[in-house]
Amino acid sequence: ISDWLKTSASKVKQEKPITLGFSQLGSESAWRLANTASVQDAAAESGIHLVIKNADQSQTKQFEAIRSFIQMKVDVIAIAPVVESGWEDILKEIKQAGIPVVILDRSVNVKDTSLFVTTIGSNLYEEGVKAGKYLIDRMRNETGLIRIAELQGTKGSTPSIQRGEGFRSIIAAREDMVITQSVPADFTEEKGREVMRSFLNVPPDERPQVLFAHNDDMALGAIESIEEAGLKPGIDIVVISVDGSRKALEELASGKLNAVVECNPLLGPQLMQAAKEIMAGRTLPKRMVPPEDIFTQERAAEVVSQRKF
Ligand code: GZL
Repeated sequence: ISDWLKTSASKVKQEKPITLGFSQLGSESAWRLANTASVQDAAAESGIHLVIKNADQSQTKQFEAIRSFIQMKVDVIAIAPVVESGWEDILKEIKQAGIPVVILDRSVNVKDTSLFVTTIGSNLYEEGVKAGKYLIDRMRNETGLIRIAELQGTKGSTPSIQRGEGFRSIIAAREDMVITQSVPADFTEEKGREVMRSFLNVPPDERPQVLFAHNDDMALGAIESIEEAGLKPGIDIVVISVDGSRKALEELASGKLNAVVECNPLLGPQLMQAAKEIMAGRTLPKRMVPPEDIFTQERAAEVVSQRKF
């Protein structure tokens, strides 16, 4: 009898639903909203009890959310870190509480990588490389100075740092490709519109011939400012962006965008799988990267209808 009770008790223990506390960094872009929806849908499908808190771009609010998860004694904590720095102390608090951590989407800059189990997210450096390679190829027959404007994402965030570095590593091959303007616009459409307006407020011979926007939302805002200035986006100014939202691919098909590097927001299923593996005591690779592509005008029309966000 006692053996039977022990095994059935252990079965009951395993069946207890996992509680996952997720500190989401904000709701700044279509990508972020799709990322949140993917986590919520995947939790519902996998029977994991999700407690999600939105930090509206504030790292302090992320710390508050995480401390509430520790109080609640959740089984696993997931963090989408708004910026890379400043995570050492809070990760040590979580470790003290004996709760495993999954880093989602962006990265944390900590020396002790035992402070988290795994990071699930894109190779953001590679996305910058793809943008650079597209530009080098497109400009292969152009000579003379090529002025590039860059709309950076959130200062200090992994996508902004790494997309910028990846892009620069490729265009360094041509000394006549120069980033003449580069300003953070926080991944939002509104700031993208604003900063692009300032980029265009220069004498015509100082105007950028290329815009590299670290995400679609800023590119879509910038397109409005380019048109407002009486210029044709995609023609007078080559526009390259990252994410692959439906709206961006529609503009790609219409010719106002020239290339969109894919960044996959649908990380929910991988996050839930990781939570289950952790709770089952299995070890995970330190890094898990979703597959990604680049979309150009030729392919835009065919893929736009398939986009999930
Ligand atoms: C990238 C992600 C970025 C997206 C933006 O992994 O962190 O944040 O590219 C989003 O759209 O705001």
